[in-house]
Amino acid sequence: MLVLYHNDMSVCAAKVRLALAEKGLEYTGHHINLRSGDQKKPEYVRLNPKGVVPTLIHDGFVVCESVIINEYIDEAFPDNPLRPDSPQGHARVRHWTKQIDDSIFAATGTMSVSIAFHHQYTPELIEEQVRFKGPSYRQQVEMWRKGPDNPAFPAAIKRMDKMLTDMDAALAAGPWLLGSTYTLADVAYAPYLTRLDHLKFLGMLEGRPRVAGWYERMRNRKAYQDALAAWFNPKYLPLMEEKGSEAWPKVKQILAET
Ligand SMILES: N[C@@H](CCC(=O)N[C@@H](CS)C(=O)NCC(=O)O)C(=O)O
Repeated sequence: MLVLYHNDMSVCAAKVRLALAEKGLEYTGHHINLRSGDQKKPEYVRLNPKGVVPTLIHDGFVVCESVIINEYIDEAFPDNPLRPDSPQGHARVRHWTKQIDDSIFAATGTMSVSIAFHHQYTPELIEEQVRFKGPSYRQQVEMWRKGPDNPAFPAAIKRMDKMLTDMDAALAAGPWLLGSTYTLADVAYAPYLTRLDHLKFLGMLEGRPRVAGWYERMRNRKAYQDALAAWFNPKYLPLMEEKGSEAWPKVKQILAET
C-alpha cells in the first residue's frame, strides 16, 4: 500500500521515515544510492521529476516533496496524529516546516557538501548531475571543493545558528517545538540536529540547554532509533566526523563574528 523511495543519510528522506515510524506505518522501501546517481535514472525521474528523494507512493498515488509527504501521511492515516487538529495548529507546524524549505535545507547542503560530501563525488556522478542540471553544476562543485573557505559557507553556518536560536526560544514553552505536543515540526527538525551531530558541531548547542534537551528526548524515541539511527551509513560517519572536526575552528570563528 505504501512504497517509499529514500536514502539512508538524506535529511529529507529521514524525516519521512520518522513520520511513518511515529505513525506505526509499514512500507516497502527502495533505497536510492545518491552517490551512484540512481536518483537521475529515467525510471526514477518519471516518479520524481527533480530526481531527488524522497518519493512516496500510496495506492498508486505519487507524492513528492518531504513536507507535502509528511502532511499527506498525517491526513491519509489519521491515527496517531502528528499535528494539532485545528487550522491554527496546522499553521504553527507549517511555520517551522516552511523555514526548512525556504533556507535551512539549502544551508545544510552547503555546510555538509563543503565539509564532507564533496569528497564522495566521483567524476561519473558529477557528469550525471551536469547532464541533469546543466554546466553550472561544475562551478558549484568547484565552490564546494573550497571547503569552509567556500564564500557561501559563513552564511550557511549563520542560518543553522539562527535555527538553533529559534528552537531555543520556542522550547521555553514546553518540551516540543509547539509546546506540550510532539508534532511534524519536531519530526522535520530531527535530521538537521542529527546532521550537526554527525559533523561534530554540537558545540553549537552550548548555552542552549533547551535544544540539547530536545535532541536528547528525540534520540530516546523508538521511532528515531528505527527511522534514523538504524540507517546511519558507516561509510559516511567517519568522513563527516573527521572533516567536521577539522572545520570546527572555522565554524567557531564564524559564530564568534555573528
Ligand atoms: N524539497 C525537497 C528536496 C529533496 C532533495 O533535494 N533531496 C536530496 C537529499 S536530502 C536529494 O535527493 N539530492 C540528490 C540530488 O540532488 O541529486 C524535499 O524536501 O523533498
